Amino acid sequence: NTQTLPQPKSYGPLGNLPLIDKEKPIQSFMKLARELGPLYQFHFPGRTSNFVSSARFAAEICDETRFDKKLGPALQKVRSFGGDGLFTSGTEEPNWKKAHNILLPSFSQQAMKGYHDKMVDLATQLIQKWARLNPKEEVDVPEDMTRLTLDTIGLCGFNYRFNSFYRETSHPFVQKMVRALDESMNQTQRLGIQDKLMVKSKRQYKEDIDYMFDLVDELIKERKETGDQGEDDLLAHMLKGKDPETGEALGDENIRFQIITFLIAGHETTSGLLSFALYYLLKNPEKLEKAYKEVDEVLGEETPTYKQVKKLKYVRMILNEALRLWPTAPAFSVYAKDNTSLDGVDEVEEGEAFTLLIPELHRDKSVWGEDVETFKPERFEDPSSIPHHAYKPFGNGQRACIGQQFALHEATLVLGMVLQHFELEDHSNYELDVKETLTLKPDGLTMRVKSRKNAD
Ligand code: MNH
Repeated sequence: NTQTLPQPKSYGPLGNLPLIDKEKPIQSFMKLARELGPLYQFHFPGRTSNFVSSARFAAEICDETRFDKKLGPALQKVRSFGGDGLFTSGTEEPNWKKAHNILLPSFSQQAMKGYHDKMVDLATQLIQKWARLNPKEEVDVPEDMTRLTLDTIGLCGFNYRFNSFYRETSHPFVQKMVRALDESMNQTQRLGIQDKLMVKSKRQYKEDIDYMFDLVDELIKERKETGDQGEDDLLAHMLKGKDPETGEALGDENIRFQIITFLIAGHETTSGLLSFALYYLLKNPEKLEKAYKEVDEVLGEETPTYKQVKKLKYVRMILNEALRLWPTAPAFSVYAKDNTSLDGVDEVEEGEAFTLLIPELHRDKSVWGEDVETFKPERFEDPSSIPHHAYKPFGNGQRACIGQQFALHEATLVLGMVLQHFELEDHSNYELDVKETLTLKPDGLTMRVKSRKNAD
């Protein structure tokens, strides 16, 4: 059974927890996977999970007939403000399937045509900001990418402009959301008694959540009062949409949770992806040249159309490869629906939890080859060559990311436009430092940009 799996050193009632760097838990679990192998057991105080990091075991726990999404402690906490929204609801909760059915068409490839012009609006704000920098001024990459992706989901989601490019610091909503997410993560790492003593943090937590609820509830109320003005955004789809299975619509409270969910799920992940992609281009001049060539051929000097974005194949491959090395949502968990077994593990008990460590899965040499650490977008040239169950940046099955097309369309457009306009300079010889929140990002990545038009 799973108790016979490799386990790290134990520290009495704390279990294996002292081995984890609180600032970098995922990177700690990755290190343990290299020491202990592709399936190991880890004891937190009061609970146990099994960490998976090979394609062989990923294939098993991605079998939806035997395993289903588990809301681990982190997601349980995020539920304080994500409620029974898509990301933080159990598959068995009625609102999961209902919202899934109602929202799927809003995230289809077809639907991206409707968001394209709004995405171009925000991408243009980014390009114009960078074009106006003085030669020695540097770009804070993750910060500007977060401005961009937050504003994009705000505009496409509910026709709200955060106007992040017109602010020195982030919008109050973001400050509160980030602080609430941070507190959620911290709460999961505190022991019971420690947590009870954090009175001030808890009061702040409640204030932050109330602020988010108020802002979003106000948006819903306003939209209902002004009525349908022909908006074609997620909010309009949620207010109008009916579940084809039951004919029911979403309730107001659930719509609030979905909006907060899209803001959380939809902006940090995509901004991290764009930041890692730029990091890898700064460090791989040959790949950068290849990308320039494609962008010049496909886009020329025009503002990209929907169709042109679809033609940016190499840019898309760069994003896929960035997501292989640093999948910005780095883990997800499942539980066994019944007693079952795995290849090499005879007994798995009903309810047992497994966490897929996606960055390690993406470094499984038996499927990706020996050069797993090399940034090589060409791996994604032929999609059918991608090994089955070895690439999971957007999760699995029916609980996979609903925003995948949205994120990839936005990121391809933005990276395409950045390459269309700028030469990139790694002026500080940046050394990668991966920062962990709920998501991953290259901490402190800066670069200089120079207009390509002035270059010739
Ligand atoms: Mn997203 C679920 C990764 C962008 C909305 N997302 C997931 C999961 C992963 C993921 C992994 C599965 C989590 C789990 O099993 O517990 N998501 C990403 C990445 C990006 C991303 C790497 C960008 C890059 N996600 C987006 C965007 C949106 C979004 C953009 C919305 C606009 N994601 C979701 C929602 C879910 C989800 C909603 C939950 C879907 C469900 O369970 O029905």
